[in-house]
This record gives sequence, C-alpha cells and structure tokens, in this order.
Amino acid sequence: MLFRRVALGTILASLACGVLGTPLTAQPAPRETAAQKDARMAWWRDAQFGMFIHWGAYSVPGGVFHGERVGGIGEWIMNSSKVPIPEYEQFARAFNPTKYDAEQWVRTAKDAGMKYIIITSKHHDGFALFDSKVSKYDAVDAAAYHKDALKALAEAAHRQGMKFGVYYSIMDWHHPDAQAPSTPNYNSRDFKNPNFNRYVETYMKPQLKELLTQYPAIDVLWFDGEWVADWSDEQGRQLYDWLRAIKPGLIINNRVGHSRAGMQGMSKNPDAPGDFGTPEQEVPAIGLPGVDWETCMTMNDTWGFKSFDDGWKDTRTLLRTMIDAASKGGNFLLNVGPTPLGEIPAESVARLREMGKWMRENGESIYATSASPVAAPAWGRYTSKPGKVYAHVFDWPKDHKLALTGLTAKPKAAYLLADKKPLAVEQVGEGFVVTLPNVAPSSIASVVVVEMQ
Ligand code: H79
Repeated sequence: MLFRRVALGTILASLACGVLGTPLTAQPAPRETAAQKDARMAWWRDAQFGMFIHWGAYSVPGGVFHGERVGGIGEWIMNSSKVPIPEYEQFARAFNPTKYDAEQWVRTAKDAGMKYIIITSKHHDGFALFDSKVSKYDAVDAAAYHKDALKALAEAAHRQGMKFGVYYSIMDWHHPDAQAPSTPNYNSRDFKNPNFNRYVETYMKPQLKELLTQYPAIDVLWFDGEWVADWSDEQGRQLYDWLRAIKPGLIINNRVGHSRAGMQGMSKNPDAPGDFGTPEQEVPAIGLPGVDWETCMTMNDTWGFKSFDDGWKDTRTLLRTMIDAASKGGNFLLNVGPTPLGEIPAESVARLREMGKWMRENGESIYATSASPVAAPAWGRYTSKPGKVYAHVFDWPKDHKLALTGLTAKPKAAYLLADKKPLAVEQVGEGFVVTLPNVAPSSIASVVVVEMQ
C-alpha cells in the first residue's frame, strides 16, 4: 500500500513539474520517532547561540522617510510610512552594498561564539536577497547590486563550519496575490486575497524550493508573517511536510503555522506544526520540559538598520539574557541590522567581540547544556549537563559565601571555570555553600562548576 501511495505521489509530482519545473504537490509527512527527532535537533540544541541578520531594501532608508525620522522597527517602514509600492521599489533599486564582506560577517558571528546564522531571505516587504527565478523583485534583478547577497553568505558560512538558515515572510506586501492590494495598510489583519493560494503555489513554494536546493546548506527555515488572514495551521502543516520531504534534516520554526501566542511566541495549539517556539524580544518566565524554543532579540530597538537608533543594550545585559535563556532550556538568536553598504554597525561588532571573549572563557557552561533542574537562585542562573551544574553568578556575594539554592544532593567538588582551582563546599543546614575568592573573575557572570555525585 505504501508503495502505491509513493508511486501516485511521484506521478502527481511529475505532473506539477511539467507546469512549473518544481514538484509542488504535498508529500506524505516523513515519519519520525522521538529518537530521530532528537538526532535532527541535536546540533541546534547544542548550539545555544546564533546570529539573526535583518537586511534588505528597508536598510536603504534606514528609518528615515522624506527627511522624517520614522518610529517603530526599521524593516516596517513601508507599512509605518504607508509607502506606495512603486516608491518603495526605489529603495530596492538603490540597494548596492559595495562594502559587503560575507566572510567577515561569518567571522564576526563565529568570534562571538555563535554557532549559526539566520538571514532574511525575504521580509514582509517582499524583496528577496537571493536570485529567484520566479521573481524580478530581488537583489539581482531589482537592485543596483545585481548579485546574490544570500549565496555569498551561505557559502561563507559553509566554508567556516557555521550552520545556516533563512528567514522567510509568508506575508508579502509587494505581491499582487498576497498583501499588495491592501496598500497602504499592508498589515491589515482581516484583508483576504482571493488569489492567495496562487501566491503560495507559484511564488512562495518555488522560492522556498530554490532556497533549499540551490544553496550549499539551508539548515533552518525561520518563518514569520504567518498571522495573515489567508494562512492557517493546516496550510502550515502541509508546508512543513512539503519542506521536510525536500530536505528531511531541516529544522523549521513554529511560525510556519498560524497559532502563535503573541510575542511570547509559543504555539497556542499543541498540534500546530513547527520544531521550536519563537519568543520575540523576551525570555519566557520558565522553560517547558520537552519543548524547544529560541528567543530572538535586538541589540537596540530595531531589527532592520536605523541610522539614528541608539537604544543599545550593554554587553552584560545581552550575555545575561543569553544565560537566562540557556538556564530555561532555550536558544538565543541575537540580531544585527547591517547598513545598506553592507557593514554590521560598529556598536554591534563591539558587543559581539565582548560576548566572544566571555564565551571563549565560559562557553562550556552554555553549549550543549540543559535547563536548570531547579528554580533560578537570587544571585544568578544555573545551567546543567550530566553530572554538572553551572552556577552563573551575576551578583558576587559580599561575604563570598555562595548558597547553592535548590541543590539537595551534596556536590562532589566545585571550582571556578576561570581558574579551575578547587573551592570549599560545606553543608549548612539542608543546603550547600561554596566559599568563593574575594574577587569575581567576571563582572558579567562568573561561572562556578559544581560537580555532582
Ligand atoms: O522580523 C522581525 C520583525 O519585523 C517581525 N518579527 C521579527 C523577527 C515583527 N516584529 N514585530 N512584529 C513583527 C510586529 C507584529 C505584531 C503583530 Fe501580531 C502582528 C501584532 C498583531 C499582528 C503576531 C500576531 C504578533 C502578535 C500577534
């Protein structure tokens, strides 16, 4: 029976091939055991820390329209300033990043301790950074650049041993079969396009197939803009299955479906498609056992470049946020918004360098760790690995006595990751206390490794 179904699927696929050159019929869902899912998710769970890149036509105005500074996030300028489509296309035309150095971007991410990169292949504005054959609205055909900006980064990531993924917006403010007719209220939540399915079948799916088949390694698909009225969990499920049939090892976020619970980012419906939840600009209060998630966050107050946004978080805040996410079992996807010329802003580079310095010394307490088995202590956060608990001390106790709050078993040993020198552990009442040296090795987070029996 199985063989008959496969054969029928192949016939349908080849029929669709004849029309569009790509098999666009739904494939049966790949069956996956829990162990197979664990194997597929393994690199992502161990990676913990990645770079998000928002780059596109919106980087050109950089938050300024007709000489006015525009409020809100930079990549939403088309919607915020109600820019008519032909006028917005001029930003795409002007996109010409002559200073873009893909190898350098990857090195910057790698030196920061990041293990993967996710870049906007197409944001809500519809402009694609890659050379799409089903569209002229891309960096090759519509922009002065005339080059595939995504391919260079995919290749550089591949060469430097970094995992690589792409963001793709289901919502498309430029496509006539998607949200374009809603102009200039592109984000109207009740607008429906009777031709939306044509956009899905002849544009979005072919573009996704191009991304999955024409680039060295697309390890993650990171959807967004899934809240449009024309999308549903059911369509998301079909798209998820179709993508995994093309590339079985692919990891796909939960915004492929339609039931995200606001900016908290987890799916409302437990059967919704997707491999991981996507809290945006926040770390959940507690993690959920068995649920994968990744907090994405900006370094200032925008994703896409804004020339005048100076709301930079400091390195300490950024690192502690990453540690907080790790302590609850989540990844941290930290954003940069390169300039239209192709430079990662100096403020971002400086923070990434400092984060890299901390990660080189303390990465063992982050990579491949699991959520803390006990609640967060008042002085910082715990992460864990088999046989080890990592105590991330944010606030160095004045009496140098660190109470290992929540730990009920007697530790075998304790030492600072910074110097590996053994520290005394004593039992006080029901709990255990580590005697620390007078001076904290790090003002950001000093890591005490607690070895358990
Ligand atoms: O790409 C970046 C932003 O442009 C995009 N996501 C990140 C990764 C984004 N951030 N904020 N928004 C989009 C604003 C969208 C807010 C809402 Fe909704 C859309 C409010 C109501 C509809 C989605 C559905 C969020 C809450 C409910």
